[in-house]
Amino acid sequence: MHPDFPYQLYLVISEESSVHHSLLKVAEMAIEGGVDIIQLREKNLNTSDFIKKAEKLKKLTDRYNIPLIINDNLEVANAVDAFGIHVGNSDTPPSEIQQIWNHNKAIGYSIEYLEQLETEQTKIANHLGISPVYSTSTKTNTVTEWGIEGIKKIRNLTKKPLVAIGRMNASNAAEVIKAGADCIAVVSAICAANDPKEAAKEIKNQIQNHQNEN
Ligand code: TZP
Ligand code: MG
Repeated sequence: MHPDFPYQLYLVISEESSVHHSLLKVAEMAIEGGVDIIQLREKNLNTSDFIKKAEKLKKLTDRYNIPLIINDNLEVANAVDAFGIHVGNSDTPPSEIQQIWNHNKAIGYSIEYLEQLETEQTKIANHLGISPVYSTSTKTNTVTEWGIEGIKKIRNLTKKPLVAIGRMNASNAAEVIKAGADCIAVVSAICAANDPKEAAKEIKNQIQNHQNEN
């Protein structure tokens, strides 16, 4: 676990990805299974509907004392007083967010190619996404499939908290943690599971059993 980002299992959720239960039910079951941070990532909602959804989720995450991150929409993040925001390389850059948002807020930034690590944006970000570790049908407009070697490369170049995302599940969580990731972010393996609680528990166990092997 990274001291600056004390979370191991990160759920990235949307209405669309919540297959067998409502978004709120998936989130609650996942928290009960061990998810310790949640991102709301809604790509097809207008800001007003995004805020309404975020408000409902924030009530739940507050009840469990779980930080809520909003994907790429500062207005929504502000409206619900989110813990942080997550942006990719083609979104509002961290430098811009930092100028207009409370400095105590977390800024997550996706690393899509190696050269980004030398940029001001990466310096400003609090934690970095390794995006994607493995290509995934959940997000198809990606640049680099990092794989295990990519995680090791990034780990050697930065001390920032690293969040691995992209086809993460209970079968590959251990190798990703051993390669140097601090946290694992998951969409489908939890949101599309019949039992999101059990799914989260299995991944969390893998992380905890291997976190000292990196
Ligand atoms: N960013 C990089 S991969 C990804 C995001 C949001 C989607 C990961 O989804 P899944 O279903 O866990 O592979
Ligand atoms: Mg984005």
